[in-house]
Amino acid sequence: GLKKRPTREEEDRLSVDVERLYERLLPSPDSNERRAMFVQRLESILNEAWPGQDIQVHTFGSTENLLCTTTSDVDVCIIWPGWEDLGLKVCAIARVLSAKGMERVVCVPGAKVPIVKVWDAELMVACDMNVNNTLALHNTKLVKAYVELDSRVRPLAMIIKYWAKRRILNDAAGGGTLTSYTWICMIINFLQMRDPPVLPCLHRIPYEKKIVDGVDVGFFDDLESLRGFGDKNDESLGGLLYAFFRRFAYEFDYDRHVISVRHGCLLDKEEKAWHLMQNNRLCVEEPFNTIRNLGNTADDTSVKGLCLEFRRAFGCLSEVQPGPSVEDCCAPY
Ligand code: 3AT
Ligand code: MG
Repeated sequence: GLKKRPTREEEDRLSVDVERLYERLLPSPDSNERRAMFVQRLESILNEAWPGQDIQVHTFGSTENLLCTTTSDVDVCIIWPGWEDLGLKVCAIARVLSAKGMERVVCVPGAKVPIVKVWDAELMVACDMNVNNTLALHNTKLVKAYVELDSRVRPLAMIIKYWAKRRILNDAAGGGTLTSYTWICMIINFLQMRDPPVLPCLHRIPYEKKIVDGVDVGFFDDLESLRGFGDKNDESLGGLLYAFFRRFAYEFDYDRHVISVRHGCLLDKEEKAWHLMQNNRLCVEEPFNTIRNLGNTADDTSVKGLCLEFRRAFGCLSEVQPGPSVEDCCAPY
């Protein structure tokens, strides 16, 4: 049907719908409890199996960054002193957890980051765990800081994650699309680039360097001093959702641009020499390990599919008759 930019009134209605959906997506207290119990159970199983090694279990990803839902999995980093053979370590962990009754145990020892996946049927918790990959703990802290900086980030990011899941655009391993983390980086960069900005760039404010495994994982984290930063921007949740889809449907230059949370702007593919890389249609720089393109899970065909989905979503929010709708936007594929 006919499309147009939503009026102020329609935008306010969209914002109410976003707010309502957000409330529904928030994790139930019960699910938070089950996740916490799972982490305790995991820590005691591992320390019983290898006493005296002081194995620590740290959660990261959506369990820590305020963007989880009732059914989100738990991402766990097992800190196990000593670096020798992570592949063997994950296999040993898989064996022990299997013996303790965890189900659907899958071990991927050969991956860049070796992992174990399990399902705890009793607590109804799915978990992905790695050993000693502490970078993820730090990028989780960065995401959490951005989520806490402005009250619009959490609902907006949760709605876009939900939209991506419902449209099957959130399956990097199986579907050649993007991980939640990649989506989150795209949202943060979008909010850094609004005029005036909703979010600052926490790497462009002088901060103390902190080197972990050869990577600087520092960023400006005195959030109290940035309180009210986004207040100059008065865009509503509905308006921001509309602008997000418009950006990636029509404005973003897929030939040239690299999304950079670390710089708070767009970079050029050529300037990073990323124009020579494989699967470089959508470029999203990892904020700490800046040689890593988080968008490379999507090949050219997938990115074309993503663009169609951005246009579809934008269309649902520009519908003249019967008016813009978050529900249509997030309808299952
Ligand atoms: P879900 O609620 O599980 O959908 P999430 O925030 O937990 O969302 P992911 O499961 O995609 O996000 O990833 C979990 C964390 O793993 C997020 C980030 O700290 C880390 N991570 C994921 N992919 C990468 C990557 N390519 N490079 C570095 N860290 C990554
Ligand atoms: Mg996760």
